Amino acid sequence: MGGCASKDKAKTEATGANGSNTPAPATNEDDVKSEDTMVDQAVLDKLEAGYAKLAASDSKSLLKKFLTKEVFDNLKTKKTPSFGSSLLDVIQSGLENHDSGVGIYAPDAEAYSVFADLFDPIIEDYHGGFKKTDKHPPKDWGDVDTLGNLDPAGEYIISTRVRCGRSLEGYPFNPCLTEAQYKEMEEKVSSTLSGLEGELKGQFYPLTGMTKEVQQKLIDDHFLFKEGDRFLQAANACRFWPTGRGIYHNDAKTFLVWCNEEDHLRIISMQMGGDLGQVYRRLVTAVNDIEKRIPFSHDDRLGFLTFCPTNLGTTVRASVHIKVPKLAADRAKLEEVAGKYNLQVRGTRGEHTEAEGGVYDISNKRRMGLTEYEAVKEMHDGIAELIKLESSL
Ligand code: ADP
Ligand code: DAR
Repeated sequence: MGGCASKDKAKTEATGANGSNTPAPATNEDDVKSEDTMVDQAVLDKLEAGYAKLAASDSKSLLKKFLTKEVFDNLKTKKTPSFGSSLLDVIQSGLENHDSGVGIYAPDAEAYSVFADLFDPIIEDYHGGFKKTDKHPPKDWGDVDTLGNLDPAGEYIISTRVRCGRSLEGYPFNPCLTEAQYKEMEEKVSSTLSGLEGELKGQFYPLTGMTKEVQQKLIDDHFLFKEGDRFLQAANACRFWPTGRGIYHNDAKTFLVWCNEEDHLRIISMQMGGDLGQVYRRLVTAVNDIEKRIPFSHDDRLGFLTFCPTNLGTTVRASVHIKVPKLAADRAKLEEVAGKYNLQVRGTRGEHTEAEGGVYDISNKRRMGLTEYEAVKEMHDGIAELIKLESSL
């Protein structure tokens, strides 16, 4: 159920969020395709049942908040033109997981415009006011030499990480990828990254064939993505696993690239300690180098396109693993204080996890409506305030 109805015969051209794909030549396929624009009854039945359950639940998700009956009725019969993604493909994760924070994903780029009545208010709420009439600013990494070490004495910050996401032009998102596309993308990514030099030089390790021990060690050391995220599974984002999935990293594991976890690429710089400047400079160098080799999907209004709307725009998440025992004596209080600085609190193993040994992952929440530099600066300034507060208690 769900999934991209027409993925087998659809163009593999990912389209801009405004559905700007080149119209298919007039063939009898158009007749077939015109039938495909109808959402089948089984999908409608599943949508109605899921919507009723969500409406009756105590879910706090943004999906529940913004999927009003009017929006639901307006969107339930729509499908994206190129891949036939339905409203069910967009919201099934949030229908199955009422504890979602957000609850929706874009199966393909056109979903952001076809289902804009649902995506736009959720984007505005999550990114602190990015309205449907707003336009994300052009990429701007700023002056990379203006960020320093957030904790030179090493009293609070254990490690620092800055990541961004990128989608390869010409491919839809996870739920619409074919097994052949996963394999093609993995080959394209590993061969492109093999050209990196200097500090970025490393090796690609496919998940296929990786021993469970090696995989678990990389996950436990915070280098590799977790497996079996129920939110991604419910979004139909884990098909053909582990085909097409893998990780590239340099020897020091300070530069890493994830292939086909949630997004096509996650480009990551990280190291022990609080030297945000060094981590940021490494990421900027790497992204600029990779962007010369692979074209990425970018939308005029939404910025860099990603599977989840929380990652659109800059796609940047800058985080510290930090111990602030006085502030964190009460997690709700910590989240309230962090929220004042537009910061998000996650557990030690990332989102949807708890803190272990008092170690929290705290990062910028906003990724749209500001530049890459401003997003990282927002984290920098917020963390500096939290440390000031902690040391004053
Ligand atoms: P993202 O979406 O940014 O990849 P996740 O919440 O899924 O974030 O976390 C991915 C992994 O990155 C997890 O293992 C998490 O512990 C790790 N991580 C995040 N921030 C840091 C950090 N500052 N230092 C070390 N590991 C980190
Ligand atoms: N599980 C989803 C994810 C929200 C944002 N995190 C991402 N995209 N990894 C939720 O709605 O909670």
